[in-house]
Amino acid sequence: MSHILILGGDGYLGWPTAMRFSALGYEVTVVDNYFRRHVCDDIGVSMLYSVPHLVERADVWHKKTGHEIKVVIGDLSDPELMRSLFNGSVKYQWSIDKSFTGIPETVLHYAEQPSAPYSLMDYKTANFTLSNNLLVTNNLMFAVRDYSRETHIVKLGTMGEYGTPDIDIEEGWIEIEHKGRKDKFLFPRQASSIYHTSKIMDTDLMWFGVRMWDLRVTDLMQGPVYGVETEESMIDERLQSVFNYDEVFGTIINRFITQAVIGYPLTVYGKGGQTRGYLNLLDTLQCVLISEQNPAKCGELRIYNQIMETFTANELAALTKEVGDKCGYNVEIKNIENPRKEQEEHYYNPSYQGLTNLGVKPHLLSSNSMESMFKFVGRYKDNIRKNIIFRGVKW
Ligand code: USQ
Repeated sequence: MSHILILGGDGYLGWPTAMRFSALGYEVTVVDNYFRRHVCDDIGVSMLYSVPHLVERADVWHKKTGHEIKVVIGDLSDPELMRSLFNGSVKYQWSIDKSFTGIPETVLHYAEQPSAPYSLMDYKTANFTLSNNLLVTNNLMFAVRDYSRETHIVKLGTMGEYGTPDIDIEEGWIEIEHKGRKDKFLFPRQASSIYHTSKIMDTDLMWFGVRMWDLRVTDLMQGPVYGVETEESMIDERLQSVFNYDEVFGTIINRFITQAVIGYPLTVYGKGGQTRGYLNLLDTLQCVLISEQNPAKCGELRIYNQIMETFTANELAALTKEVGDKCGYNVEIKNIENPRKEQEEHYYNPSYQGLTNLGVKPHLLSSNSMESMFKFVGRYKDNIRKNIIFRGVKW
């Protein structure tokens, strides 16, 4: 059985991914330091519903399915914790079989501070974002270099690394002709938050490791994700992933649906022409699985743009209103002053065929899929707190 190590296994993407690989028969180890839970407490925001800690979730998963997900709680910016996952000195907080599972064939790296607004709250959160994200990536790179160069690193990047250039966005690489000579380079990147900048730096670190030590890396440039239900989460409510709708950790589609459910006007920032590539959580699971099954070669940094379709913020608001009104909510849209510094009307034409060419079958956003999200969020209507939807974190 192949062993996969999931860094950031308590997160919105990490836990559903862990269950999916476990259900498919992989040996799975998850690691997390509960960063998001701690920050939610610190800044006074809560999730749509409370979610048991990893140890309890692993226990529920085992009781319901018979599968084991080993749990390690700790901070991966500490190099010794990272190295313990490769040299066998790790201590599991939850596992059936206490012995070391062995060196992972694949590491899926989600263990980062993922919020653009959090990274721009003040200089301390900016510092944390840079130090956490870069140290975790660097610790991983050195652990793989020192213990297991064959291990395939699948790293979650972000489409925001490219920004919104006035030319078509390629999948990671571009060939440039200059003064009669040609070469291939990483596609130019220009992020619009400290968080997104930290991801650019991550890619540079990984590219260095690939060139120096022949590491094998897949970097997935993902867009904002929406949705929460997966086959595995439906087994038991306690297995559902975390769901944030606040300004700091919520992403636009999940936020808009939550806002619509309580009659809070949809917060379109500025003119609303900001275009991004989006994907359903179900497609994140497909993409990481297919990346694991088709590993990068030694000495290869392979980059895919992990999105399934593009929308402007205005288009998302219009669809949320259409579906919300049909579901009996009276949805209002409000263009508010943009707290971020970003282009609100721009060209956007990214390529994103790589993952579908490998076999990913997109779940596109439709009235039906949005309606089922409305039903899901509606179940927790009484938990929704109006005062955390907009916090005014300015760039
Ligand atoms: N937006 C609104 N109203 C809102 C929230 C967002 O108009 O209430 C707009 C933003 O201005 C932005 C777009 O919607 O133009 C997306 O914002 P978001 O908050 O959904 O996503 P973002 O901050 O870009 O970050 C999220 C994840 C991050 C991931 C990134 C992918 O939090 O971890 O890397 O999506 S991407 O955006 O492609 O870089």
